[in-house]
Amino acid sequence: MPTILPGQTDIYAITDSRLSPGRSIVDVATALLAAGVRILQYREKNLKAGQMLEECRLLRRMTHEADACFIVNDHIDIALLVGADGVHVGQEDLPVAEVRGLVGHKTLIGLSTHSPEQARAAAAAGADYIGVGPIFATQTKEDVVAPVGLEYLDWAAKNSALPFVAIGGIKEHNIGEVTRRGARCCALVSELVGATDIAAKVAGLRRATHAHVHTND
Ligand code: 3NM
Repeated sequence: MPTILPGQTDIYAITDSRLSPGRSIVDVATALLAAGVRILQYREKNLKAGQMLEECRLLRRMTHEADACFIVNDHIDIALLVGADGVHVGQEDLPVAEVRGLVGHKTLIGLSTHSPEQARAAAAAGADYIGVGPIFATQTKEDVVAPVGLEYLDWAAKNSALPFVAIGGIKEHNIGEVTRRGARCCALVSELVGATDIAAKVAGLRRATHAHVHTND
């Protein structure tokens, strides 16, 4: 079972069925995995636990077959029930140390952070990776904090003790700037799951990412 960390792959895809209307979560996940996405996070805010469990069982099977890492947002119980590779929590969820007590050491714990102080605390608490964001303005997260802009990203690229994934408002037109500043992995919701042609979108994102990486080599 792969436990792929953000630094080991370039794109971290996050589901949101509200942003991919008319397509099932299985269709969206199939397209993402076929395009070579290696980390998939299940993040659904308005579904009942029973439906989430059913969908996570399907996605767990699909990510296994694709050799991809499967992470469940917020719902530690569901992550454990389906044998996810990781859980992702926010600043106001259960503390990382308590989550560790529940999931043990074989399951990754990701924590959303919005400042250097939170990044340092995440490392001290034993998180495996952090989210760094929101880099740009985003409509996707309801209770989102104001964008931290590129300043926190610059700090993380130089100082984060943990692997990190940049998140928030990242699109094909600005991902190059994010990777040029040192993010080796970017998480995207609306740009990916809302794309009409997910394969073309992943290819475009990769082109934009690698163009910057190569010119800086
Ligand atoms: N977490 P989009 S921003 C889920 O800053 C999430 O921690 C954030 O969605 C954070 O790619 C965000 O559509 C939403 O902007 C990202």
